[in-house]
Amino acid sequence: MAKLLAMILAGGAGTRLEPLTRERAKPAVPFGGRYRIIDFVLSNFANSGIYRMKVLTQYKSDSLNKHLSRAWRMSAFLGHYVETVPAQMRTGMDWYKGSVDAIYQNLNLITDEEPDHIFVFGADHVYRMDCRQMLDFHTSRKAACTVAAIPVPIEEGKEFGIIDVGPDGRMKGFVEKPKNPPPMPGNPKYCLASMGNYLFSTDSLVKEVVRDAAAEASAHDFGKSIISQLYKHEPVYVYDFAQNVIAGQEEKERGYWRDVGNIDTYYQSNMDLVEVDPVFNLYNDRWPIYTQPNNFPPAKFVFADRENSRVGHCTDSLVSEGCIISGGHAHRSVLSPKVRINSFSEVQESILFENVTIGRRCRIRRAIIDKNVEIPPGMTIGYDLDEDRRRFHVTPGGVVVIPKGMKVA
Ligand code: ADQ
Repeated sequence: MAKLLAMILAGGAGTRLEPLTRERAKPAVPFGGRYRIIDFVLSNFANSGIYRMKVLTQYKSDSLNKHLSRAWRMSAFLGHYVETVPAQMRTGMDWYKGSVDAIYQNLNLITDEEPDHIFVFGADHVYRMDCRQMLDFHTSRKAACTVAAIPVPIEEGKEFGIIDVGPDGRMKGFVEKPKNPPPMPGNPKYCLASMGNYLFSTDSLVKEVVRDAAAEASAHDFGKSIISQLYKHEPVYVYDFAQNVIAGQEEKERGYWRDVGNIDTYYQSNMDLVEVDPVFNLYNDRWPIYTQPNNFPPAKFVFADRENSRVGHCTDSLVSEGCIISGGHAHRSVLSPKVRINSFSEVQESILFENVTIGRRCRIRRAIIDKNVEIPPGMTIGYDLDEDRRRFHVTPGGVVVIPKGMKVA
């Protein structure tokens, strides 16, 4: 059996998710109530039977480290691990100059592990993927590198690496974040985007990373500096993510992949989950998403005010353990553990992080409320965005964000 190693890039600054990334790295941002964004890629590897994972961290890594050390303890006996690798300045006084430099500065890990193939995956996406199927594709083509790809609407193409591919699956062109993305042949509304997930044969990765380190003018970025050149002289193949089939998956989830690129896409990917019949099904226990187990008590719904018939209830919502919904109502919302919603309050289409308390008689709509925030009684949020802009952060899509620990008065 081929020896495999997964290197997960989790060191980006995540500025486009501000203020959710003010105190944590993007892969540590909570998602779907119970999870952190990084749980999706790690669950994909674990469910694919790939149990050696190195997570390369850098900016604001404390929250991420805590989560990984609590949630992702694998069997040492079987040689399985998820290890965090902090930026250590092994090659000089610089932090990682880009995603390729993150690998270069940790080449010793590759030398120590001696894998045949190395997955280099991002940590910022929500999807299910059987990485073994990508490996089979890669080895059957004898590829130096395989890039996973998915069609995206052409107007979003400037955010991605855009690929041109031949009928045999071999890459014919690649341009990182082009101003005018070239459309897919026969499909002018879409272009083929790199998912930022690469599988390299070890020799190719080491050779490219060492070459890049010597190129002073390089951006040290996988898309810009490596993939855009490598396909010209090595067999680089494009793995069609739509071909990836997952146990227990419904047809409509095939090809589901969300780049949690900014707060509006983050918000929308969470809202996808509260659909009555969501495309991405968290309840598929044949491909579970793993996360930290908690010792919180079950969620509780309290009939708080019998005289006024205030039944605490949630509809079309995800409600985590430790929540108490006491005479209030949440609709189409995602509630992390230990949320409190009190009497006569109405929460609509919102994401409440851990330990958020909504006082009595509040009206909240299209808001993300970060950890440890208490909303005082009688407050209205999300109905008058001009007013909200004066107090909070409001995204271009009109979502109100209240940062972690903010004292709201
Ligand atoms: P981006 O996501 O914009 O595009 P980048 O910012 O390099 O690329 O992030 C890729 C991954 O590397 C992220 O998980 C990030 O956390 C990590 N990373 C970034 N800088 C890092 C650093 N200095 N040290 C360690 N880790 C770092 C990429 C590709 C595109 C592709 C999109 C898909 O470049 O071609 O289309 O991903 O989302």
